[in-house]
Amino acid sequence: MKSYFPEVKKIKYEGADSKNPLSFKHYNPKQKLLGKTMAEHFRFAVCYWHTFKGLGTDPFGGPTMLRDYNTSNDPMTIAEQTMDAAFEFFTKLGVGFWCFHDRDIAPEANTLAETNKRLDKIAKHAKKLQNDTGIKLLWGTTNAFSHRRFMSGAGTNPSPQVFAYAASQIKKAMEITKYLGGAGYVFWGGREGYETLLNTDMKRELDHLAALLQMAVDYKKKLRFRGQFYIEPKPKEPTKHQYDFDAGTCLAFLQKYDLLKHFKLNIEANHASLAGHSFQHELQFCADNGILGSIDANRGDLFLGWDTDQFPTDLYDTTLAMYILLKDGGFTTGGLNFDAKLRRQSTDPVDLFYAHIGGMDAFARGLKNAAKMIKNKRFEKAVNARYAGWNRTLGKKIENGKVGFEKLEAYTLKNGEPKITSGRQEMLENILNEYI
Ligand code: XLS
Ligand code: NI
Ligand code: NI
Repeated sequence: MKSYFPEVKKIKYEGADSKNPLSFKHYNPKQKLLGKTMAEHFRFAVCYWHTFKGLGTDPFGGPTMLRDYNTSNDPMTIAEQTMDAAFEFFTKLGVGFWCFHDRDIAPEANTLAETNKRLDKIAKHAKKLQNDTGIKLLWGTTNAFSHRRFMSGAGTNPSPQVFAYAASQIKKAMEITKYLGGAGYVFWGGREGYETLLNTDMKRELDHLAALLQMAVDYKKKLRFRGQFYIEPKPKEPTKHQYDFDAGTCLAFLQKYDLLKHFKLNIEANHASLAGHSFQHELQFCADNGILGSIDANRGDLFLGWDTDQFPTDLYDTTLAMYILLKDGGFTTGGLNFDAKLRRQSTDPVDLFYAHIGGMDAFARGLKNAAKMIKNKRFEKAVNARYAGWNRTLGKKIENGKVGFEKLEAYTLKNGEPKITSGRQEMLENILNEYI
C-alpha cells in the first residue's frame, strides 16, 4: 500500500532526555500508574475532521496544506485514500482510537440514498482497516451543520422537513457507528441555537431538540447499539446563542426532558473557556453530577475569542484535568480525543505528528503529576480541613436537616462572631507548582 507519511516511522517512547522530536518523552503506553497503563488511562483518539479534512482554511483564505491523498478528481477515491492515510497515521502515532463525522469519511452525493451508499462503501473500508490494525472507534457523530439546508439548525430548524432530514442522517450515522463497533456517539449541536429572537421561537426549538434526542434514544434500543450517548456543550460559534451552552445548561436540559439517564457529556477544553469557565470547572461539574463521559482535548488562545482548537500544551491544564478525571474514576466508554487542528502555517504532514506527540506528552506529564497529587493527598487534606466544621456538631445538624432558622439564630446569638479562616490560595498554588 502507498505510504502517505514515508518520512515517519512508528513513534516510540524514548524518555525525557531524548532530543528526537519524533519520539514521546513522557507518554509511555505501557507504564503503569495507579493500577492502569497510560494507554488505558487515556484511550487517546485522533479526530478525522481537523486532522485529515481540515487543510488550513480560514475565513480569509483557502487551503494551505497539500496532501497526496487529496489529489484525485474522483471524490470517492479521495475518501478511500484519506482513510488509508488516516490508519497509517493512527498506527504510526500509536493511538488506540479514532473519531469521525459521517460527512468527513464520505462526501455527500446528490440524494440521501446515494450519500448513504457512499457511506456504506467507505465504512466497509474502515472496518477492514480497523481489523487489520486493531484501532477502534471511540465515537461517531453526524455533521448536520455544514450543508446549507442546516443553516437554521437541524433538530431546532423552523422547518420540519429539515428536522426529518437531520433525523435520517443521524439514523444512518448511528448505524455506521454501530457497524464499526463505536464505544460512543456524540451530539454536538452544530447550529442548534439562534441569532435573533425576532425570528426565533426558542421554547419550541428546544422542545424539538429534545424530541430528536428522544428519537435517537428509541432507535438506539431498536438498533441494539450499546455505545454511550454524549452531548458536547459549546456556548457560541457558529450561532450567537448555542443551546448547549455549558455543562450546567446541558444538565438542566437533560433533566427537564427526562433524558438524563441516556446521556453523559463530552467536555471540550476550548468550549469551556468560550463559556467563561475553566476546563477544570466543566470537568468537576460533570464529575459531581455523574455525567463526565469523554474529553475533546485542545485549548483556546487567551487573546482570541473563538474556537481556535489548538493542540494542548499547558501543563497546568493537563495536570488539573487529569487530577479531576482520576478522582472521578477515569474513563469507561470515553477517551481523550484531540479535537485540535494545526495552525495554518504548519503545512507539512509531519506537523500532524509533532502536534499529536506534543498533546500526548503534555497529558502524560499531567497524568504523572496528578497521580502524585492523589498519592500525597496534600490538596485533599487541605480541602478536608477547610470543610472540617461540617463533620462536627453544628455542621452535621445542618447537613442532616436537624436545624432551621430559629435554632441557627439561637446558636449565633449564643456563640457570637464566627472564626475567620484563611483560604491559603497562594500557598496551595505554590504547592501545585511543586508538581508541575
Ligand atoms: C466543534 C465541535 C465538533 C464536535 C463534533 O466545535 O468541537 O468538532 O466535537 O461535532
Ligand atoms: Ni469537539
Ligand atoms: Ni470545538
